[in-house]
Amino acid sequence: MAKIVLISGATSGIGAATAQHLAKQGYHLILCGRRAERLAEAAQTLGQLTSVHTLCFDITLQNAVFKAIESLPLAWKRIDVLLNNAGNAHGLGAVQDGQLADWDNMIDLNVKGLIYLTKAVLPLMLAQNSGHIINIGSVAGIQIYPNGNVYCASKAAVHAFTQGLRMDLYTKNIKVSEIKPGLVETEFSLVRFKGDKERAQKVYEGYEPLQAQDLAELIAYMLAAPPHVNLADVLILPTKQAASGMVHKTQ
Ligand code: 8X3
Repeated sequence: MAKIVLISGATSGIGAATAQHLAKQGYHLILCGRRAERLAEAAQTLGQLTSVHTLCFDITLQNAVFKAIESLPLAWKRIDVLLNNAGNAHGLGAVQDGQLADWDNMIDLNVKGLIYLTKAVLPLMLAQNSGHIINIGSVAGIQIYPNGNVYCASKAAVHAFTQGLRMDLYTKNIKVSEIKPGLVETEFSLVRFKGDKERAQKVYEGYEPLQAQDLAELIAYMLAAPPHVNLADVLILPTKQAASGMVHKTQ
């Protein structure tokens, strides 16, 4: 029986690349996102490769998350994998210059959204006595960089939550894993810099950053590991990145 993978933030970046990669491998997909048009487009494209179900909701709204999962047809409630991918950065600056709205956005999406979705999906995994939860954290969650403050804090929360979750579930046949990417060339910096393309591009110039596809392949590898193997905590960096904010730019 094909495995069902639920992906949050499935219409762009790492989420979209992973959806496409897993569709090619025959996984069945529940694509979650806020943007109905993008979801419909993704469903149309990926529907040619595999079975796809879409859930359009705002992950930062507690009720919407639980309603969305409840609304799944019975056959789609057998969720094998939860990929908690939705997350963003808003702004890069000192705390004294920061915007409260940016901080709320990051905490609501990166932390609360991830926790709500986990809480909503977990009863289904517990009832079937199997599952795999993969949380997308960041190197920023373990190595703080100047002006990263609240973003780094949100990813540190993902790191702490993931470890706690693993401890709560290790007797329940549910794998809990975290991926901590370094610099991945997606819309991440464009969102962080509020549409400033030039500034966003500079982040990825002078070296070869990771691509969303690299993450998709890593996730497929983690899912393909045998039942007794959990790639529990994976730091993935461009070869030219040694740590947060430490990139060897040569080109
Ligand atoms: C993304 C990596 O270094 O831009 O979380 O914060 S970084």
